[in-house]
Amino acid sequence: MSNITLYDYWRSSAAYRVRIALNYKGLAYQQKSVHLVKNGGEQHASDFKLLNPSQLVPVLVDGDIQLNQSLAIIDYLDETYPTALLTPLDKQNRYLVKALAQDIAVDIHPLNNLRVLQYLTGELLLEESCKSDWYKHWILLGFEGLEQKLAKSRGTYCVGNEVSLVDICLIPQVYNAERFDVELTGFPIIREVSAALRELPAFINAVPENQPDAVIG
Ligand SMILES: N[C@@H](CCC(=O)N[C@@H](CS)C(=O)NCC(=O)O)C(=O)O
Repeated sequence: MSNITLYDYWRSSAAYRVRIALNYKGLAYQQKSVHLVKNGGEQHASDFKLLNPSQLVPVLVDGDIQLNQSLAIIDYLDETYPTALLTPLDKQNRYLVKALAQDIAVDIHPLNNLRVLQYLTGELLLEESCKSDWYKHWILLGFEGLEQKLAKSRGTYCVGNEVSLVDICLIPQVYNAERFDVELTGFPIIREVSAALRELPAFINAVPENQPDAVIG
């Protein structure tokens, strides 16, 4: 039995990763929405800063455990709830999975985080079109390397035929790319693997538009 609360936001890709992991493991959880834009961003409110002084979602609470950082959270879930492991046990694939996941979560995602985009158009006074160019640039550059690596590692999913942490990082990043109209035709493997993953209930149920705090239209 778990008693898990996820501090979440429907459009947060880091929280989206954790939602997929929880769903994939069949763990029930309660969602508490932290609206990243309303009222200047609830991540900056004093009650949330007590949970994560870095002012970023997600945060997961499970009994006495309170954690931020999606990759650390997923590691914790894998160790604590080892059904449907997301990092393979064999050494070679284990570290391949970690490296590919970090290619996305560490090298691509942070460059396009909300606070970075807000800094570009706020403090640096860049036009919206520059922001969009920035966004596309870092995704395209990251996906070029990733596509070549996946050519060697892929099966049905990013690494062989088992869902792993890489898939969990890939889908939210592809969602972001599509949201910002990044052209993905040059990445056939990323598109094929994403199509396969998007058939799985754990991924469908984690889609931003399927969350209770989603604002559609
Ligand atoms: N490395 C962190 C990234 C967390 C993060 O960047 N969260 C974003 C949403 S995806 C956020 O809370 N942004 C709020 C802001 O930029 O003010 C993780 O993987 O959990």
